Amino acid sequence: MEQALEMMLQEKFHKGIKEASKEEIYTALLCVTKDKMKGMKANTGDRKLYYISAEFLIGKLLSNNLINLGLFEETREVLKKYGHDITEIEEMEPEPSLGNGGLGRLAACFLDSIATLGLAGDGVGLNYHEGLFLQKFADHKQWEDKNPWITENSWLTKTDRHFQVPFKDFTLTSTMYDIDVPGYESGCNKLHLFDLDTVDEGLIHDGIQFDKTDIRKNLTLFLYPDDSDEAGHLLRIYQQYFMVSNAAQLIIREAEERGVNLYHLHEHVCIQINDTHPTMVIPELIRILTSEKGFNMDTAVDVVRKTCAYTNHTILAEALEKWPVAYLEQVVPQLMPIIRDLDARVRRDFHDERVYIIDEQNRVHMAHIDIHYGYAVNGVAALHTEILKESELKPFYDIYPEKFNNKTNGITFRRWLLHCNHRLADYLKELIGEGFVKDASQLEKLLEYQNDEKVLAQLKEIKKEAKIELKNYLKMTQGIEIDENSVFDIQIKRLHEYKRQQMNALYAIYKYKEIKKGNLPKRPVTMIFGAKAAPAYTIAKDIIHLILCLQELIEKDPEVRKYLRIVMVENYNVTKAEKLIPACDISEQISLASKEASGTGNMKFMLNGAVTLGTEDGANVEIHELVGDDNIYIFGEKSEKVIDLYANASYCSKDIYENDPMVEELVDFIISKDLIRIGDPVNLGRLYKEIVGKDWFMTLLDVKDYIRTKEQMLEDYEDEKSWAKKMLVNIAKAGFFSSDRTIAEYDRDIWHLS
Ligand code: RUG
Repeated sequence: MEQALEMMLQEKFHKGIKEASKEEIYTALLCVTKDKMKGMKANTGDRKLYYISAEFLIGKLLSNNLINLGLFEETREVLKKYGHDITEIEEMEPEPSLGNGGLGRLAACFLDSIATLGLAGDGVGLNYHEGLFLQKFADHKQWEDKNPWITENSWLTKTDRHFQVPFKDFTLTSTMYDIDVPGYESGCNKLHLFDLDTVDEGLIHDGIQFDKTDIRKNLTLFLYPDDSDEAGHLLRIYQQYFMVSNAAQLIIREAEERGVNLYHLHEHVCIQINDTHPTMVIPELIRILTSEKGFNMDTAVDVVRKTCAYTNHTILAEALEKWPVAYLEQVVPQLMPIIRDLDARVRRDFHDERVYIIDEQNRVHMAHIDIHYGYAVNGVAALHTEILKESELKPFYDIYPEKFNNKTNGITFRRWLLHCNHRLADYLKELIGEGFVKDASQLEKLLEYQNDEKVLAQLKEIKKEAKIELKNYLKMTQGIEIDENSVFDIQIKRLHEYKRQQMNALYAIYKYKEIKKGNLPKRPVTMIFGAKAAPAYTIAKDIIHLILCLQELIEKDPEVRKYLRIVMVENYNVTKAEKLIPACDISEQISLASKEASGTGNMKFMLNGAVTLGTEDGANVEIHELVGDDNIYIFGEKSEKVIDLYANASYCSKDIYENDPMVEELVDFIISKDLIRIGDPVNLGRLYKEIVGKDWFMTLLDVKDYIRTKEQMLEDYEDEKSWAKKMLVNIAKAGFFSSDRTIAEYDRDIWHLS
């Protein structure tokens, strides 16, 4: 590495390692690493997977790639020798802005594991120039700005693959960019990102506003452009079709290049449809096979059905896409005869309107296409899959029980332990050997040390160091100084009412009031939030406003500030998660039971020795089963009860509010003089009304149990040894959540690549 880096720096900047700037070293390292990846062997196989996803939240790549190439330690040492710190060099890398939340991060973890397991599988998506958006706080509110991340030297490599993508009024020529995905001590795969050469960032004004109708210039500007109007809906359809038409053409081209007889495509190719965004790949493949490859409709449907599999990530109705036929006619009229034909086949075979593709309101249910015309449907955690089978998708499960299966999500330990928590990873290697890096189940060896005081003390020490690092980072980035001796209570995830950041805010109000009354906590608590709200999601933005107002209230109150702090991290992203997760004591996983399909933050936190405070939802259920009652704090109503409440429409937040003085007091504080003085009465008033009058995600149902459980947790934290043991058990039991295990299951049950 030393020689390669030295040569690259000389070639690019005429400088040696010692005198080069951090930025120059980063650029040179990027080029050296790219060169090394070029020399890697590609994962190959007779069958190839294409994982199509609207999002790939890959995070910064330098350290991860170096780890997977086995070059990280050496590089760190070389840099150290010349007086550079690798973590400072990492800071130079802009984080690719290609994802939003768990769905996108999962896709990134999967790519890492697919490559690591030596499977031939590429990702396919779009190359968003400005990504999601950059979150800024001003006036205690979220503001959105563009988030350019593509620089002259980046991990993207422009290829000479181009496809023609036909829309109603014009045809666009795509360009394919590739990012190498090296496996850990394994071969390499690719992430293919499609783009248009005509996209123009100059279109953007006033934050993230742009002309939504100028498709040639705006198509790949943003991930999830605002779809609160018709132009926004149409733009999303343009994006989705652009993604899948390119994917379909690439898949067919590569199959032909491999000499595959397209009538046997399903024997050599499998396509994973990640959520409904890539669903149009099904009619698009059928269109290409019938119009260009001589297939009749029956055969095309048969081959495509045997090629595609679908992952469901949510039961939230608003996330299950339904496109009006009229919109599809405007953008991709060539697909409509095929979609109508697919619907007619369903109507012929099943006399149940709940499973039709086109409904009475003339909307196309994308998930229905996936389920009828794919060969596998999976949920992402055991509970979620059960809910799909028993209620959300029951009519489909009754028809196709054999298609349904569960694949509990996972996370790559390369990023979420080896990279983000070097100290813990090194200590684990010292204690139980390096085997866990390739075989995560070996983490269980740690259980032998659960009563070893020296080990427990060392785990606490490692946590403390991570807390100090986070403290320094927050000081540097947001000018906020927190106390490493306080309990770090962290909720970081997309902002959504079902995730119930508002319930956590009500806890903050409770604690504030207690401190004011003189009920002082034994140890200060630092409540940390990180979340972006979709730009058009009004209530989510109101919740951010409430949290920022509470942060300000407490900062300005010296009496309370000694015991309670709130920090809302600005522009929460993968890079920030990597700093927050190792430092966490209490992992907040407090969604309304049944609503969080899985969650993956919960897994990252436990792997890094945090203890979960959670509902019986998503993968929390499996965490609970693995660590046992003593090592997790569970509260709130269970999913059966919640599903019942919805079914009978029998939840009424107003009843709880009016009949419980404690709840009333907490909710009233949202519109108290204290907060209105700081914040905006419109936002706070609207949120107050929403919670009292609707509370669709049942905050008030669980808030008291939540407060009680969190208080218990804070008390238990004081028993240092027993808390450290909980940390140890959580780390030891995290092996199940390695995405290597998840991918091995996808391969065994769905893909059959190996
Ligand atoms: O909300 C879910 C998470 O529970 C899950 O862990 C993650 C990965 O499976 O996907 C998230 N998700 C769901 N992101 N977008 C959606 C809806 O389309």
